[in-house]
Parts: sequence; C-alpha cells; structure tokens
Amino acid sequence: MLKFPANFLWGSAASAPQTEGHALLNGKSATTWDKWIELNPEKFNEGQGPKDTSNVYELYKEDIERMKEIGMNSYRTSISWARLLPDGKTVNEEAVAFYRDYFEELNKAGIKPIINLFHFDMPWWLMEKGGWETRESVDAFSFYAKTAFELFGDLVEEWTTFNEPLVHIECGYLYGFHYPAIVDFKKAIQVGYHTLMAHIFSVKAFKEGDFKGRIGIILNVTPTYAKSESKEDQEAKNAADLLVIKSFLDPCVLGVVPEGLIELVKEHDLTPVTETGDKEAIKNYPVDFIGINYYQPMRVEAPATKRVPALTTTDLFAPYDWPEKRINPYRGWEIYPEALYDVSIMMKEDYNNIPWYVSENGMGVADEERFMDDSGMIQDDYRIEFMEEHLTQLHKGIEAGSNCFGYHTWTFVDCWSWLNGYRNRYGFYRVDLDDDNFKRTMKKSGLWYKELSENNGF
Ligand code: BGP
Repeated sequence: MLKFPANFLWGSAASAPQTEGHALLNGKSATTWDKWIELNPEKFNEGQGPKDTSNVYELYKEDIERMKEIGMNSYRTSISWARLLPDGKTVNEEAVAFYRDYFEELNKAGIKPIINLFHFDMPWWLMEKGGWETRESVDAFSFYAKTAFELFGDLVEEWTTFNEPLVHIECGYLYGFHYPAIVDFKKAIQVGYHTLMAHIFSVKAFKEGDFKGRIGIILNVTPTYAKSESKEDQEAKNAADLLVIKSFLDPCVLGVVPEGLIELVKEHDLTPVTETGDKEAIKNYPVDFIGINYYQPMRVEAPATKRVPALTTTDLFAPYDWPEKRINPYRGWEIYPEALYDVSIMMKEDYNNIPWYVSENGMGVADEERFMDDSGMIQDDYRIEFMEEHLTQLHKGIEAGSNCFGYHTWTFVDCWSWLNGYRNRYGFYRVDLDDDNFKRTMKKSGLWYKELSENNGF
C-alpha cells in the first residue's frame, strides 16, 4: 500500500461562480461572466451560466454531509467578490451570514476550508473601468482581500488569493475565451502585472493584519516539455518557462521577478507600467504555500514564424503535439501522470521545498450517463484509475522529499464550467440537471475516495 504523510489533506475543489447559483440574487452584483452570458446567450449553451449552477447557496449543509460521506477532510472553494462587496466598498451582510455559516459548518464537520478569493470572476463594476488593466484593480482587490480576512479570519486558516491567474490573463487578453476576449499582448502583460501586485498587496495585508493561518496562491504550472534538445526548441521552452511558470512562481515564492522575463518582455516591447515600491513589496511578501492545479502537461516547440515584437505567445513558443501522448477519450486532454512527480521535484529543488499541495486534478468526461448502472450509480472506474496513476507519481515525489501536504480533486459535485457548461463531468457526485433541486447521486469514485482517505493511501 502507498501511504501518505500524516494529516494529509484529502479533499476537493470548486469555486463560487461554478457552484453557488443565485448569481444576481441576495445582494450579489454581476460579474463579467453574468454579463457576458446575458449579452451573448447563443455562445453559452442557451445562456447557461453561474445563475444555473448547483445551488450551493441553499444546499451547502447537505453537501457538507456528502463530503463527510466520502471521507473528505478539506475543501477548497472561493468567496465571490461581487457577492461580498457588490459595489466594491459596501459589505453585503447577507453574504457575510452565508459564508460564515458555510465555513463554520465545514469546520464543525472536520473539513478544513481552504478559501480562495478570485476564480476568474471579475465584478462588472470594476470591469467597466478597465478591470485588471487599471492600477485601481490592485487597490480594489487588496481592499476586498483585507475585508475577507477581517470577516472570516476566525474561521479560515488557509487562504489563497487567486486561482490560475494565468488563465484569466491568457484567455481574456490573448486567446479570446474569457471576457473581454481581445488579443493584445501588451495589455496581457499589464493585466498579469496588476494581478501579481494585487496578490502581493493582499499577502501584505494578511501579514500586517496578523491573521491566523497561512496564505498562498493556486497556479496551473508543471515543468514544460520541449520537443527536442535543439537550440530553437530549447529557446521556446525557456520562453514558456518564463512566461507560464516563473512569472508567478518566482515572485510569489522567491520574491523576485526573473531577470530573463524582464529582458524578454523588453525585447518585445511589452514592459508593463510599474510603481515605486512594487519591487520591495514583491521581495517582502512571499507566500506560505502553493497550490498546483494539474490536468495535462505543457509541450512546446519552436514557433514556425517568429515575429519580433511578438503579437502573442505562439510567436515565442508553439504547442507541440507529442505523437506518443495518451488521450482522455472522454474529454480530449492528454494524460501524463509523470508530470506530478516532475513538479514535486521542481518544487523541492527550485522553490526551496516550499509546502505545496495538488489543488486540482481530475478527469472530465462527456456524456457520463452512459456509464450508469441499473441502480443509477455511475461506474467511473476510468476516474479511479486516473487518480491512482496520479497519486502513484505524487507519492514517488513525496518519497523523494517533496513537501506536499494534500491532494484535491476537481471536483466534488459535477459543476458548471466556463466554456463547456455541464458537458464535462468531474464530480464524485453526479448532478441531475432535470431535477429542480439538482439531485446529487454518488458515483463509484466517491466510495473509492472514502477508502483512500480512511486508509491515508491505497
Ligand atoms: C481549471 C479551473 C476550474 C475548472 C477546471 C476544469 O482550470 O480552475 O475552474 O473549470 O479547470 O476545466 P473544464 O471545466 O474546462 O473542463
């Protein structure tokens, strides 16, 4: 049996906009997602969005019972900025009551809440002023963070500022998947810089306020894998490492923006506007821990054409389609568990062996009803196998000395997703969308997770 360290966190992750429902109710103001979907319903499965998610706002107590049922001892979700501070300044007391009770109930059930502050859900009032493009966003976010620490600091010991900051940057400003869906490399870098500073000043507020517990950030990073050892492919790998991995990991953990990144953005005329004192703040406020979301590796090769200045990331590194890759046939993503070992070693050797945990890992499956047995239970053996393979690699990394303290799956109850609605299911519980109350039914993997957590291994 592979045994994991004592007090290992066995949990699952989700986010406010993907689960709470009540998107424009109970005092919450709109986010970019609420607005974008309302304005373009045809792009989003007939307008399905955060308002249609599985109503955790009302059902959290029942869900906590389900978490216990499958042996979870921790759970990560987020606070909705637009719910807590609908206009950015005034506290919504209804939101305070909801989150306080939610977190209290988790604690009572012996499930450690890990609370994140931003999961792609920019409030609309701030977006209308330019969102992360403006320096105002840094102050607005750190005010929100400080408010959350003050309101919930007695109930939460593990905080994270952002989930996958690279995603709202790339998807909003380079790849057209998130609002405002523009392609502007210079803006992307500025947005990235402001996101980083919003993180740093929130860590500063946390440390100066002397709140209990720890603070971190959740990043979607793995080592990159280059097509070959050729100089061109290695240059592409280096650029990808700088932009996609080190851009947040280095300042957040080591307290410095890498020189190579500063040079790269300068070479391409992408240098962001900074303020006096930023560099010092980056140095002074490293995180206590890191969350790593891992689904598939990043494989790169030299781009076919290389524009200088680069107009987007594919002028610097191109995605490489590794011919030997294994594919998840139900979702299309590559399956490469070995990356979890590699990332363990990267955290140990390049990042001072900082405490870290797997904050998301999971297998999305379309049309999952086809695996339902006569009793109504989804027989998701493919998911169990996926998790066992990943945990085997993670265990190997821990044995090699990496300081990993937990494993969270994506996700606990099937949830709505940004671009795919409810198509790809990830949960330990299936959600029935035809049922008004979003009936949840345990899948086989739920039973497996309970055993895993009880044995602290498999
Ligand atoms: C991560 C996000 C999650 C979730 C997950 C699964 O990047 O943090 O919010 O969406 O990916 O991806 P998808 O829903 O696109 O299958």
